[in-house]
Amino acid sequence: MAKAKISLVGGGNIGGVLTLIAAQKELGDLVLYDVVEGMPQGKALDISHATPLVDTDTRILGTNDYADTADSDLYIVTAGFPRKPGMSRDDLLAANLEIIKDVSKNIKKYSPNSMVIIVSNPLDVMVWSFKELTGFPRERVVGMAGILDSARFRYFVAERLGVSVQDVVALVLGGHGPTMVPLPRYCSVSGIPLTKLMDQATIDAIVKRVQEAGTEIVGLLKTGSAYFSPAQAAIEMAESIVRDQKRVLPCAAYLEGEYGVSGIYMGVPIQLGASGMEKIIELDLDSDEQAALKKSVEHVRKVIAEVKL
Ligand code: TXD
Repeated sequence: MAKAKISLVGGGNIGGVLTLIAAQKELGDLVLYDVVEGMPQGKALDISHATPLVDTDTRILGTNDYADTADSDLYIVTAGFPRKPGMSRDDLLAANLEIIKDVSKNIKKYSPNSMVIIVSNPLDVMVWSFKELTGFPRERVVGMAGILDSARFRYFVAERLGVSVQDVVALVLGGHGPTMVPLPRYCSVSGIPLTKLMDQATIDAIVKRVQEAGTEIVGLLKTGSAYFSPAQAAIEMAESIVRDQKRVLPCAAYLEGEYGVSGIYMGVPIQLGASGMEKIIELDLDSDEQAALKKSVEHVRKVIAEVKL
């Protein structure tokens, strides 16, 4: 089976960690692209020097030339400015929209049949813009956010209960921002409903911390946003695609009537395999959950309305 060609567009904080993990997991031949002269080449070489220490024979090319990404099977796009303290993800819209226009043009030119995972913020609008600009089918364009937000939910529950993160399952739907919708009713510890293990006040506090987790890290780092956990989350999606694992994962997907929503991207459970977004899974939501999701949809639509492609 031919090795996948995976191109990482954006070699910054997330892009560098992505490349390291993808190399360690031998997901495919890697191309790391960035506009900064020499930086992707330096990071690619540095990570290549580590491969003998983890016994992997991954080929990693760092480049400032998009042509080197030609005929990629998969792109992971982290090109874009991160937040600084006091900024919302939506504050990044104007600057990152210009970057995603450049990225869309080049990916369509060099790999028109590729699968694309968008990571850049504001996530739901960046992935929507990429799909609109390239005309790629919704199956081949997905956004990474829900896996990260759900992992944060899982971590906070495990930490509070003193249990292994391995046994905590959690789901977060909706937009990647303050209106995201963590679902305590769909959270369990080895199948035991969270509501049996934790009082409502504690659950509510964890939900709030999940919604603000990204901002908490931006406030601590002061120079940018989270990058280890976003990279790890994007790898989970990349692996499910290149190894056709058919994982069921919360990802930003383009809705065409699912959840009663059409024409936007937002976080929903999807089946992710070799042909990308293979299925959108619709959950039964109670009235509070539906109201929260509606608020999230309205927010995503409001930001999309500001976009001039
Ligand atoms: O859950 C999520 N989806 C979010 C995503 C989680 C955390 C961070 N999120 C967003 O990812 C963040 O708000 C940013 O918009 C992106 C990338 O974050 P990162 O921390 O990696 O930012 P860096 O370190 O600034 O890296 C961005 C790189 C940088 O090296 C630039 O030179 C490069 O993007 N860049 C470009 N690469 C390719 N093509 C173009 N046009 C370009 N412009 C800048």
